[in-house]
Amino acid sequence: MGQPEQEPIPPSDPRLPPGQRPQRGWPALHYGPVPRFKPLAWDFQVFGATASAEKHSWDFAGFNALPRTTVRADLHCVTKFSMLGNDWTGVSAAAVLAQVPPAPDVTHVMVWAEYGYSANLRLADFADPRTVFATHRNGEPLTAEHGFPVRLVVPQLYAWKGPKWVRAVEYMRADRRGFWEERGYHNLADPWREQRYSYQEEPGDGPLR
Ligand SMILES: Nc1nc2c(c(=O)[nH]1)N[C@H]1C(S)=C(S)[C@@H](COP(=O)(O)O)O[C@H]1N2
Ligand SMILES: [Mo]
Repeated sequence: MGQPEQEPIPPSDPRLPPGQRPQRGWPALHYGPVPRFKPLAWDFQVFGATASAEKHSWDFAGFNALPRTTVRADLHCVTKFSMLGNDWTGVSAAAVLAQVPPAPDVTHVMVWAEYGYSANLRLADFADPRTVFATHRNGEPLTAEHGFPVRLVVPQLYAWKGPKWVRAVEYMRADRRGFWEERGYHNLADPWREQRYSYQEEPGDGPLR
């Protein structure tokens, strides 16, 4: 269940990208079931083209011991609702990149979640200081349906680019489509440009389908 908004948000709020409307409360939206968190089996892996060529992994305690940050950001679902002004607390993607440097020729990452959900990102979007692996929203731990123990938030892109229940990051030397990007959604997903569907892609926006 979401908390009610403090004040109604007018449809003219400048934080709303074109075609989006403000959402009351916090709906949960995802494909497939909500995974059960198994603390002993849980890990967070970084694999693929790391600088060391080695895979890195944190257990739950190790991940939670990484430096933490809070980012105030909006969440824009491609189905046209936006949740404005969330405080997301967790580990910045930049901190993950600092802990496990990518090889110099890495251009993209794939973020992997439970049950094989994935989202591809340009390295620049992933490295953005506002991109955060969130464990909390507005000071409260995430609930299971919202991605406990950790979800990615990429404020400048549509929310499908932020997997809930994240388990791994893959460093890539070429772009590859993630779960929704393979199923008709735009490879880049900038809400300010309304990059919703793959038929809107221009040459160079993504790998061939
Ligand atoms: N693992 C996983 N993460 C996901 C999804 C999903 O289906 N599976 N859906 C995405 C979409 S489309 C949206 S809008 C947001 C919704 O986040 P919420 O349920 O916390 O509102 O989660 C994103 N992350
Ligand atoms: Mo969404």
